[in-house]
Amino acid sequence: MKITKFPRSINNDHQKDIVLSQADLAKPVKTSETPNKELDRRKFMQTSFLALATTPVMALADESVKNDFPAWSTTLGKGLNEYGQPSKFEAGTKRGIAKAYGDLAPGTGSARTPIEKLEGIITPSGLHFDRSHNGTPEIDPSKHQLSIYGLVDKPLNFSVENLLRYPMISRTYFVECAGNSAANIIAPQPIQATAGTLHGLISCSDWTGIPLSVLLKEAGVNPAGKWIVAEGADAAGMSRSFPMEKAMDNAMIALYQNGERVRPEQGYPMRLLLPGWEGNMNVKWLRSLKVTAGPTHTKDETSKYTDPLPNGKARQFTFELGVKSIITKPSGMMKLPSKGLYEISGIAWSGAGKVARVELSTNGGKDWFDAELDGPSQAFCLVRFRAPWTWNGEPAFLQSRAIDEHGNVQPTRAAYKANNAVDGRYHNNTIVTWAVLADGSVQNAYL
Ligand SMILES: Nc1nc2c(c(=O)[nH]1)N[C@H]1C(S)=C(S)[C@@H](COP(=O)(O)O)O[C@H]1N2
Ligand SMILES: [Mo]
Repeated sequence: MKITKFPRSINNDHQKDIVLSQADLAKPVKTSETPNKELDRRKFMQTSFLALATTPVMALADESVKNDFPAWSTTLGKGLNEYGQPSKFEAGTKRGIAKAYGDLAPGTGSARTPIEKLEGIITPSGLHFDRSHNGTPEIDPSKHQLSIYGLVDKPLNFSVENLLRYPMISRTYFVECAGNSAANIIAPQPIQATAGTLHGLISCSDWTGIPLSVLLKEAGVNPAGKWIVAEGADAAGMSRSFPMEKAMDNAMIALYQNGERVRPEQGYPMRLLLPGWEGNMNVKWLRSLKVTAGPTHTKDETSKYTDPLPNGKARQFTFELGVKSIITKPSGMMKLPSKGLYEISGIAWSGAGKVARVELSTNGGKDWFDAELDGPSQAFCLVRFRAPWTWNGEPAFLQSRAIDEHGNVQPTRAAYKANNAVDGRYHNNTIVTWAVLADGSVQNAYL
């Protein structure tokens, strides 16, 4: 029997002439052990609807479509509003909160991005992860200023109003905390939790602001000025130092996030962005930049974010984040309703520049095949990857492995363990494994 036309609602002309026989659809699927190489993405895009339409979940429309009009189709819609919110039916899409000191310091800790519930590469501003060491200060922009001083010809104070008059640039950059995925390397047994709970200290926004080099040139950096220490206006006085080359290369003072002014949790009225470098260095609520001769060794760059090594020493600075990827769909705590065709999808990024490739394995790293990068790969930005996958109902171990433009390859857990002390936990960019069990449940696994 040939299926030659769609029963309803498909008016994509290009799909009309797809002819798939029932025999095609009933063909034995490849096992999870051997990824289906011939089912390329283009074919997947064309066939998936038909394939899924044969399963009960995607049942075809019946006669009721003609006469069944719910109240929302027959009554006045809601009033206009000044600032839109997501549908109330999406209330479950929210950040997961972990307070480091409970209600003693309710703003200290992290609110993690539910990466498994999001698509594309942009994190909605209200879901950008928030990692704060002393909560979010409520800064009146008319009373805030940014000072540049130290080894400069001319110390400068900028009001927010002044800064808003500068020419700006927009760039899509991720921010990732150096502590992201820490529990997944330190916990002796894999913690069963969602991708967001385990790996949600990663977000990506369209940032608009002023290249830091522009402001530094105005102040006139002395030849002896080789580093800068940035300080936040929060009561944590969060401070980090970074080399002048980074400042002159691509550091940005961000004033806008996804088109609107930077959210309070992200550093309103302005934050420092050091693209690709560990989250902590992207100082929020930025109040001063002091030009210095060398690193300042602030509390935040000595007590944390250093990597203890197997030989008992520690790597002092790991500024650039490693190349990394995570499958978000399917991922931890999800359940595949039946065997059949799925799209594997996830996010990849690199602190060194662009992601060149993402490889996937469905058998725990024995065989690898290329995922498709959806859209252009941009430097210091998330890229979405996708691939079709037919689940045959047997246990599978899903992994993704990103490779960046410089040839850096996302490491295995074993490689991380060999290069770090037993209690090392920062900068964990190791390959994540999701085990799909025979009943369809998806679990966090160590391989
Ligand atoms: N002033 C200030 N800046 C800060 C922090 C802070 O607590 N205070 N947290 C840092 C840490 S640890 C990270 S990972 C990033 C997180 O940025 P986000 O909260 O916008 O995601 O901000 C960094 N900048
Ligand atoms: Mo962080």
